[in-house]
Amino acid sequence: MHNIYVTRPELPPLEALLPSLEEIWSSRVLSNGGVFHDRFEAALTRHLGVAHLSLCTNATIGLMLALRSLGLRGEVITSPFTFVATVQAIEWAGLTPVFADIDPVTLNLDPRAVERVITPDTCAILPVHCYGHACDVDALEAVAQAHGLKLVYDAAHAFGVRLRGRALASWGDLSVLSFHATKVFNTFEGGAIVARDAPIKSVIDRLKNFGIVDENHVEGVGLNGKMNEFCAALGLAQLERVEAAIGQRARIDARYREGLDGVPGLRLQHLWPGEEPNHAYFPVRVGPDYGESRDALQARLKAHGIHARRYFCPLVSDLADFRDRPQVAPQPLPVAHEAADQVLCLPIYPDLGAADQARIIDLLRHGRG
Ligand code: T4K
Repeated sequence: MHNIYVTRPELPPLEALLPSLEEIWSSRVLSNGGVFHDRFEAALTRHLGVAHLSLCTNATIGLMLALRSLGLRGEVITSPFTFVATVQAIEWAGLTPVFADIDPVTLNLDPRAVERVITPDTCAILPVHCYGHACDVDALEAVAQAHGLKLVYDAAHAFGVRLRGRALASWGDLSVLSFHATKVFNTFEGGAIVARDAPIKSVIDRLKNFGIVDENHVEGVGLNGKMNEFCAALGLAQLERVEAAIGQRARIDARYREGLDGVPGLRLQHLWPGEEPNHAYFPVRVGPDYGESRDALQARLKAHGIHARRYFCPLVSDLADFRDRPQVAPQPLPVAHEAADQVLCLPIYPDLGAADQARIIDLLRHGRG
């Protein structure tokens, strides 16, 4: 029995990277905005079709930089149904997270729930495009505008997703992408902040280099958020492959949909109208009529070497650092709790073999109860 994990990083052949590594070795420029950083930043901006983009170390640092660059103070409304980094970034930026409930279909922040938790201290909304599927961007934009709030998207899962022909990452004041090993597009570790306006990009570029203006001046409390030359060189090689990789993911997604169609108690996520998805994750909802709990199903799959994951359980709002703070969760979060109890993310990655996938489907269709 071999193990099948929820994901497996896509990599170019090692030989494809060697000329870039030789260039780095001979120049000895390893970091601080070298040629690969600048080439990759320009190529990625073009590839995604966005106005401005700054590479960074990872999406957690990217979110911290994004929030800091806007000079925010006070409360930031976000989703509890996310990876803990979303909320940790809010805290590291010196802001207070406030959770609002999610929509039962999209599993993304519900704009009406957001409105209910706005206070005079609210300064921003930080929605998450969970599993790479678009939030209700129009309604969130309307809420942000009506209340004078900044809108920063956690687009960690949403590399390459397009909505109505436009990069999903171009919505909001800022959007943050992750290039972690487990993502659709990886640079080992990495990320990018997409900005609407050039002046904000220059603030981010300064802050990600400690706030350094020149040898004598430092402006703002920056940090080290730079992408190094190795990651940028890898990013350039990965860009050439990512469309094909998303195509392979689409085929795996389609096979799951066909294979799991009509299984009682299993609900699959809808595909959004107008969205060109990246198939980053394949979440299924294990309902009460499945005949086996979500956790029992996860354990049964694991006994067969299949490591499906409970993204995102427990809810961030239930973690020790957040659960006893009434300001952080002013309203009950029933929809998010139900999702955290039911969702299981199945393995999906470009080279998931057809026989392995058939085995996963078979285990989900049979053997329950
Ligand atoms: N916002 C959201 C909504 C996020 O989901 C994330 C990260 C962030 C922000 C922050 O982004 P970064 O700062 O990371 O750029 C993983 C990732 O570590 C994390 O990046 C990701 N979200 C989260 C959803 O998942 P784990 O705990 O699942 O990682 P791990 O190590 O268990 O990996 C899962 C499986 O992937 C492994 O069983 C095997 C495979 N794998 C993993 C790694 C790291 C490999 O085959 N190779 C590898 O190098 O957190």
